[in-house]
Amino acid sequence: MTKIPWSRLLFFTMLIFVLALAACGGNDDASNEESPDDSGTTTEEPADEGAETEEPADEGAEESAGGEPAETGEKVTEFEPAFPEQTRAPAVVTETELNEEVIVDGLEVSWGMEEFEPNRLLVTQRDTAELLIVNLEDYSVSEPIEGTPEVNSEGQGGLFDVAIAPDFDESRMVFLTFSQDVEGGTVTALGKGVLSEDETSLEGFEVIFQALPAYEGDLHYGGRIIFDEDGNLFLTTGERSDDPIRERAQDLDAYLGKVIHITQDGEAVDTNPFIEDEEALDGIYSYGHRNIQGIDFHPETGDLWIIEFGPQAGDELNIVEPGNNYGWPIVSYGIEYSGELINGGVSEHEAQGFIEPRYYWDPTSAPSGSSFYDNNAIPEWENNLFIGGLASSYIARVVIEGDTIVGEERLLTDKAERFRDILVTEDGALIAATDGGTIYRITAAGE
Ligand SMILES: [Ca+2]
Repeated sequence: MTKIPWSRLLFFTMLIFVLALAACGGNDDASNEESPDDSGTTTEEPADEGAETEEPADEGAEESAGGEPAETGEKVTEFEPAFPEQTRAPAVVTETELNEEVIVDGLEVSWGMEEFEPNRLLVTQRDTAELLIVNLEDYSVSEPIEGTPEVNSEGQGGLFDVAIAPDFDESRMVFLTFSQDVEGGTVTALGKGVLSEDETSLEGFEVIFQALPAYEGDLHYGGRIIFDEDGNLFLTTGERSDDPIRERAQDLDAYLGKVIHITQDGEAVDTNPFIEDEEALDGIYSYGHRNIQGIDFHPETGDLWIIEFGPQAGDELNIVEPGNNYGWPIVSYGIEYSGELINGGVSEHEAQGFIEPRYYWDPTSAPSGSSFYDNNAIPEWENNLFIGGLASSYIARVVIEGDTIVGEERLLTDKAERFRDILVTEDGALIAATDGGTIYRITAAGE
């Protein structure tokens, strides 16, 4: 065996450490113009950084109710959960035999989806701002629908989410979110237009809401929308990422880092929590959020669950209630991409007067669009939450009891895809759209 001098060993160890640090620095979600929220390696690399001093990866598992967690990577922070079920839920495994199928590929970053007729989807293309119709039965893709808005597609900007009005069958009204150029920078905007009978154009598209103030930046737009049972809209925003603009997530006179509740004309819903507060914006429903990338109602409890893309680790699942403050950027279970602590490193939310996330990830899951499985085609999935993962390259299946996460599974881990949005069709297929422009369909085998 060749003898290697200690000094040389030490040198190479140091070299590897420095290289690892350099690689981590490159993952800063605010410095990478290409896809800053989620550059490819954030899940793995930061774990190397302080490995010697950090908690063993399985520490959280011992406190969990069940067995080994789905998360096997090392923690990147030293934070402990506020309650045992708040992170690293026990791994669960789908027993139903599944069939995975590619419906289409070769599209661009496919950010949002809506099933507007059985097995026919409206699909947004973030960067080209195109709205397409994808047919799940004959695998066809339409020409781009005309009349979509002009977007600012720099950085994380572009055409985001799509939703149809509850009375779409009569009104044919389609709602879109996007990043819009305005005086002073860009905003997250929401608009609507009527889908023509021949499905080739959106007619009379108009902007009904802008999440002011504008900011000269191209990160953290949020942009998910969902209708409530009264026909009003919830719109999510981001806090625009940079320090100090991100601090406006805490301000009630800014629509950054908020859940917003508005009518189909963009007016504040009159039951909103800050209507009586002269200083606050009337459309605000909840605040203290970072960059909300997923939103859906629990099919059974009716709770409104959101996914917040965290900094390095600290991605959160929250139940949104009116008037609540979710703590960003005062508290977080994550750290800066640089490795620095955020605000001195306070993780506990409740102790500081904020709402604890129901669940968080460490290391990051880089979460994006999400959907509850509100169907019984795959009975064991009923009421589970499915979340697309970007840099993590998996779809997370989260099992919820009441307001507690009791299990987690990772699906399609072999695809090396960045899963951008999830949709459950009327007939119970799970549809996943990716940044690589592929649309997958997952069903029970034999159907
Ligand atoms: Ca939080």
